[in-house]
Amino acid sequence: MAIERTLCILKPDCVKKNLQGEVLSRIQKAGFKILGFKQIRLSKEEAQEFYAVHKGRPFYDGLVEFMTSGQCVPVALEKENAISDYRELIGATDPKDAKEGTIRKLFADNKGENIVHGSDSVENGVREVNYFFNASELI
Ligand code: 3AN
Repeated sequence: MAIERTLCILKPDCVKKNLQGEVLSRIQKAGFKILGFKQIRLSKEEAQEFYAVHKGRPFYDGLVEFMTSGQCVPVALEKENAISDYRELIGATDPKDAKEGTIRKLFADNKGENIVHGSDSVENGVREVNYFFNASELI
């Protein structure tokens, strides 16, 4: 299997609940290597750009508002089969549909406030990691 990169974002609800360490620990125990992480506050323009694919959908404005409501922690992750393994670890977008033991099932409140982001394809993994990190920040 190929080594892949995926972008995790610990979302504002994760930070507000003080779950950064808990969630990162689960990610590390699942075998992911942390290449970089930082704590930031997204501007409205950045959130709109990052989620441009969802523009026009009914939840878009709320998503941008939520993602700019507090601190976020983008985390660049690397592992064999990272895209699929990470999505398995975090669970379905809606915590109601997420499998037992997944991060969203354990910690998320709803479909909008769902603790973590994860890239959905190998190409988006590379694109999203590079959106938040330059080469010198990925070690
Ligand atoms: P995922 O994060 O599981 O890949 P996407 O890419 O379909 O999910 O959606 C991106 C983000 O948009 C989700 N993490 C969630 O916060 C939000 N979102 C998606 N669908 C909905 C919805 N129906 N209602 C509210 N928020 C949503």
